[in-house]
Amino acid sequence: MMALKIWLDGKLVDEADAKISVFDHGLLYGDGVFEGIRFYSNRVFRLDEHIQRLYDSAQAILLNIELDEKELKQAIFDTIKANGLSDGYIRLVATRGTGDLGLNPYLCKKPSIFIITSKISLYPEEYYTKGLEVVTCSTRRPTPTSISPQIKSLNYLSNVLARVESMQAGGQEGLMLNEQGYVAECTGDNIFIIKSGVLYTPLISNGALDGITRQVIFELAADLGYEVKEQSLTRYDIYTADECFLTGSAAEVIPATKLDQRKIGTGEAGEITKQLIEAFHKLTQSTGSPVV
Ligand code: PXG
Repeated sequence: MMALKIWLDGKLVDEADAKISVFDHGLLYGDGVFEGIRFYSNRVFRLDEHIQRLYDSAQAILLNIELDEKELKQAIFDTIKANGLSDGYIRLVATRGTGDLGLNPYLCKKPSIFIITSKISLYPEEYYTKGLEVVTCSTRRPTPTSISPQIKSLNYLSNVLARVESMQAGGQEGLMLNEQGYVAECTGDNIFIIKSGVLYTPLISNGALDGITRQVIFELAADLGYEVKEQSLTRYDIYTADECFLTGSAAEVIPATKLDQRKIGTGEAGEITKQLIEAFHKLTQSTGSPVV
């Protein structure tokens, strides 16, 4: 791929020059927040929601993003245009900035913001039709008494280690439970099951990220006439579901056809899942903030 142009603290720079200090607390402590966003046919999907979640994450960790919403959006559009892409993925990151070797964030001079726009394909195309194999991980979602699972922070070590576990066990995604043993979500995606025509997904209070694609599914399911219930789920509920799928900005909507070697339903992508995938694609192709 051609070298990318990266937006870094107000400037578009070559990929090779897009550098962050080794004293940045984003690197030293995972002290920062981020968003992963997609754009389709020159329109950024659910941009307002992603920007709002970034500000909310930043607010929760006392990080002041110095750009306002309008400036942030323009920076994203400028980065997309500089890279000549019509479809792709945006990684928007705000770090605490350069400080000293102590934890004290008040010594960090200024947050750094950077934006990467690139192509992404998380899973080979075949998995969107045949479905993913999911494995339950022993690594739990952090409890809200340590870090709120709603903060999309740069602390993704538990997710990374859970993903390692799932791959070592021969799966493509890892199911993460909360401290109580209830299903929270997967390592980078929310989870839904379908039983007798009703959709179920864990509550945010079960340790799920308030996923933007998850919200989109609520809307699409309502449009298609399906009920969605947010409730505590156990692995048993997934083992015995008719259908299961995962949602995320990167993964989009993808069937999950096995959990811990149990076939879910027929073991193939379910009919309602396929309807939702189609409706999702239509929506991504027909809505979004135009890149200007
Ligand atoms: N849960 C977690 C923990 C996430 O990080 C989602 C759910 C889905 O949320 P959205 O708003 O995107 O529908 C995410 C976000 C990756 C990757 O490379 C995925 C995410 C974040 C960072 C990297 O798979 N998904």
